[in-house]
Amino acid sequence: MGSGVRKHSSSFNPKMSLLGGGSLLKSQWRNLAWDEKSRFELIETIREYKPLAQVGVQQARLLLLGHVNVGKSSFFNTINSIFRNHVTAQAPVGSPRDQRSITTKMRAYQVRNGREGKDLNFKIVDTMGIEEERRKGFDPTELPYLLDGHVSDNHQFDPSGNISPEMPGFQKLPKLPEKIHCCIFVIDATSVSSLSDELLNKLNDMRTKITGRGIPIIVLMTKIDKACDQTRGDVSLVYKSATIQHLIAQTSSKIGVPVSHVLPVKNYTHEIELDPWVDVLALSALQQMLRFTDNYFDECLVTSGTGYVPPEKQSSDAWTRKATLNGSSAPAQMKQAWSNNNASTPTAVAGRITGVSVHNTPSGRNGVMAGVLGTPASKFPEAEKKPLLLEENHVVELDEEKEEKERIDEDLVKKPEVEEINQNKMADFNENLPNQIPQEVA
Ligand SMILES: Nc1nc2c(ncn2[C@@H]2O[C@H](COP(=O)(O)OP(=O)(O)OP(=O)(O)O)[C@@H](O)[C@H]2O)c(=O)[nH]1
Ligand SMILES: [Mg+2]
Repeated sequence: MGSGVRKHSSSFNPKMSLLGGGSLLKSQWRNLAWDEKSRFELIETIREYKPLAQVGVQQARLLLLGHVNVGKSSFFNTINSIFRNHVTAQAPVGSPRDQRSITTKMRAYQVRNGREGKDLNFKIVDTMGIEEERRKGFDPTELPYLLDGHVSDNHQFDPSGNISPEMPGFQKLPKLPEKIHCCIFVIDATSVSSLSDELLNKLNDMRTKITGRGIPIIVLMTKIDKACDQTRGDVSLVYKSATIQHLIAQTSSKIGVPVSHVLPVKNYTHEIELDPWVDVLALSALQQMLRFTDNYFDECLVTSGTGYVPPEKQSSDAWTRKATLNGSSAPAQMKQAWSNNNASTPTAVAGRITGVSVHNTPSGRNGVMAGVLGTPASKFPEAEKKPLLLEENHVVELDEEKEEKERIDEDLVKKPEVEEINQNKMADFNENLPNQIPQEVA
């Protein structure tokens, strides 16, 4: 262990449970090994982490979201400290008197393996804190821009909302590497029981936007040392503390995620030396985030189907001509993007046409769309006006006859959500495709 790490004379000491009062369970309810070996293995696993090669993403992007002052920036500092092997404070943190967010810019922080070591294959993206009041703190309505990778590093947040496609640095056609691959809701353990309805509503709205894109959510419960005397004395008691167990259950039900998605941590705050048990807890949370991220990447590969196209070929003309319309159901993320028909981008890996969906457009008309994954719905504003066949870089309007042929069943018309048309309709539609879209991948 490096010089900056405080030594613990042994692994977990059961006698500790008799000290300090409070209620301690007989055994841990989550399995976590509190020893040097465990710390070392976690560091090694995270050091070696790499997204699956087929996904075409070099670095996972983990987005920190949450109320003001909950410890978002401190979590990055904690992880950074562990890999620097001494306590660092790269991200500005603090508790301002006016309770306004210290962080006002979006920062995609890089963690390196030591001061001059290689970049690890993930970035921790820090954001401004959310506030209950409207037009204060991070504006959750801007979240889709962040999720979909439109916003560049160092973006200055504006509580009244300032992100638009006209803004300098706006990424018009972000691909999977620039998007967010896992979201972390950061919650302060000491305020779980007093979370306001306004804040919960904002978190709930954000959750819908995140899960609609298939992006996983983890809840990071910080400040466990302030919420439980036992844990303050010894972080390794976290999964024996009845108080923390209760707070995790409460967080899970308030935020609406499974208990297994709620991970407690204690960030570095006043310390000048690393503590191995603080490290073990933070590293195990980070490991879980990277596992969830991998699940998301797996899902991207599944939804892109067998026609996976390596990133260097994505959106190239040659590749577009090889697109296949295979009638499989459109991925959920694509449906979501279409159903919103907003500026969001379908979250998918490849640019393959994967399906045809019946879509109830915002203008109330039904459209039949062939979607090219990776192409933002915002590129096709005409989609609001009439049924369209979408191709990668241009729009082919269906003529009246075809439009009639593709008329949707009444009951589908009435449903607000996206519905797939059945295989027969699919076959009809295939027959009427313009010649420039081949039926098979060459
Ligand atoms: N005791 C304790 N204090 C913490 C912990 N995490 C963060 N803090 C303290 O909480 C305060 C806020 O931390 P930040 O990391 O700045 O919180 P933030 O969520 O980034 O806040 P904004 O950027 O202002 O929205 C600081 O004083 C930290 O030292 C923790 O786990 N335990
Ligand atoms: Mg901050």
